[in-house]
Amino acid sequence: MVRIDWTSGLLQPSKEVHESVKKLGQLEGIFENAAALKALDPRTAVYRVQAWCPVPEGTEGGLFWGTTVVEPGRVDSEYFMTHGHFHLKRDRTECYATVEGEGALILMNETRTTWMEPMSPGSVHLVPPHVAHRVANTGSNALRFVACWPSDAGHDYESIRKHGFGARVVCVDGKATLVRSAV
Ligand code: M6P
Ligand code: ZN
Repeated sequence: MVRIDWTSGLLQPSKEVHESVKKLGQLEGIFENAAALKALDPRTAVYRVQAWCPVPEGTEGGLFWGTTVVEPGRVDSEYFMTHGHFHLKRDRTECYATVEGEGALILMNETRTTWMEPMSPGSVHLVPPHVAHRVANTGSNALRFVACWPSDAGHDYESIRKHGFGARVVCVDGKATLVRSAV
């Protein structure tokens, strides 16, 4: 058993809870404007993930639970966001629920059609099968959300690193806007 603090979404540390931090320096090639990224401190934390993995990764029939905190910020006009992934087992789904902050869940199917769902406290989202997903913080405070996914889903980062998403969420006149990526 683990415990969650619902006000922050944070899990109480335990040996089953894995914690990781993603910094700007590790997100090269993810944001569109490479020069703008280079001008920022690579040690800047973009998001932190806590993952409760009560069964070994790859176990069929199990679930993982995670909390992600995405910091506010931008690289040029593009909001701070998670790396994003397809599941290695493409038909595996996932649920997200927003605890605090404002954001966008960016979804892309295998034909690269990309859309977004606004995230705000209390919003619950389903990532359908065969759909890549990433989250951008479109607000000015931390964005906190919880997630639940099958323990045999796996993460395929490679295809996102290579091809990205079909669209990006950028700030246009102060508003989060989905803009189709240059091909
Ligand atoms: C959510 C879940 C995790 C994921 C994390 C960060 O908590 O979807 O599986 O690891 O977000 O996203 P990414 O793996 O794309 O960096
Ligand atoms: Zn996932």
